[in-house]
Amino acid sequence: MPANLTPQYYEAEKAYKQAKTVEEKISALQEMLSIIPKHKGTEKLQGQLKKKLSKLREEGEKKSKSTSTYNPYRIDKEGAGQIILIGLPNAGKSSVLGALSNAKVNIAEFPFSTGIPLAGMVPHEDVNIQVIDTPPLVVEDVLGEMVGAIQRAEAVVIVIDAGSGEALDQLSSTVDFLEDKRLVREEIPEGVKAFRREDLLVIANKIDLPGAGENLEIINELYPDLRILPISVKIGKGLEEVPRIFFEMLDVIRIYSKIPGKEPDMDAPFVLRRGGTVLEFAQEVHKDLADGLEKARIWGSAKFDGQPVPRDHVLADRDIVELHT
Ligand SMILES: Nc1nc2c(ncn2[C@@H]2O[C@H](COP(=O)(O)OP(=O)(O)OP(=O)(O)O)[C@@H](O)[C@H]2O)c(=O)[nH]1
Ligand SMILES: [Mg+2]
Repeated sequence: MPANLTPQYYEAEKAYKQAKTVEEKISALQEMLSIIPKHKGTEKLQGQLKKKLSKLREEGEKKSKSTSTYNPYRIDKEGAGQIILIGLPNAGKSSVLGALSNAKVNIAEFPFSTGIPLAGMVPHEDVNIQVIDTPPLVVEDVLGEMVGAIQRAEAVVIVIDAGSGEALDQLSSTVDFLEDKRLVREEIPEGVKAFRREDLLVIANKIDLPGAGENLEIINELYPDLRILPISVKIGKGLEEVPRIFFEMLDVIRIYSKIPGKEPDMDAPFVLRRGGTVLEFAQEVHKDLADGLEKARIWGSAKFDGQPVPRDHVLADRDIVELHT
């Protein structure tokens, strides 16, 4: 029986063959499995892929347990979500993180001043967003670890130097790199972690420099589907909007817990993906609570304060939830 594999499958297979790290291989294999046509003719192939995948997962686990393979690109997530700043040398990535957080970034007039990724916490209202500054991209030779770091992040921000004669090149080569590595694509099969162009943010830094306005006009015209935010770290322009935009990119909601008979805890919200339910909230708070959950009462998005809602009720940003077991 013919396998009738699709062009998308062959694309994923190509990505698998080109993958350098275990992580990249796992991700490509997962994709092959998710898009392979499911019928008798591909059963054997599916079995082979699954075997390969479980072997790679074992290998990956062994690796992550041994300390000798410390990977500075693997930064534990903290706060409301993780955003990664990427871009060509000297664009101002470290300056952006330095202006938004207390991170001790390395800023210099010369390129390649950042050697390894560094995370900082950017405050937005009552949450902190983890933002990672990365070493500059050399698009024809990007480390597999860097690809992995981009894939793990919840959102990707491209930083360009809008004042440079190469501003457009900086953007197009970064977008091309993301698309080449299939980190950005038009359609994302289920179970595959990737971004769409609309999910990206381009920070066009250094708009204080002459020529930046003209460069931006060209960029906006050539990339109508990208969200471009003009800023200048140097003169502090446009920066105040950035934390809110980062928060929106994370696509999360904040939920405050309330114990029956007490005032809600408004200091430290729980963070859930947008679309999260009462049950998912309970799981975040404590597994036991989720197991015994019967119903909840909510304040905020409900029709009236303290409205009883079922376990599968979808919550909204800033809801206060009282769980009843
Ligand atoms: N004129 C101007 N210069 C800026 C601005 N932001 C950053 N710079 C300067 O640009 C240079 C590079 O800044 P960095 O933040 O180190 O750039 P980077 O992208 O982290 O550089 P690499 O780590 O080498 O990739 C420094 O001299 C900064 O002072 C800005 O808004 N306007
Ligand atoms: Mg830097």
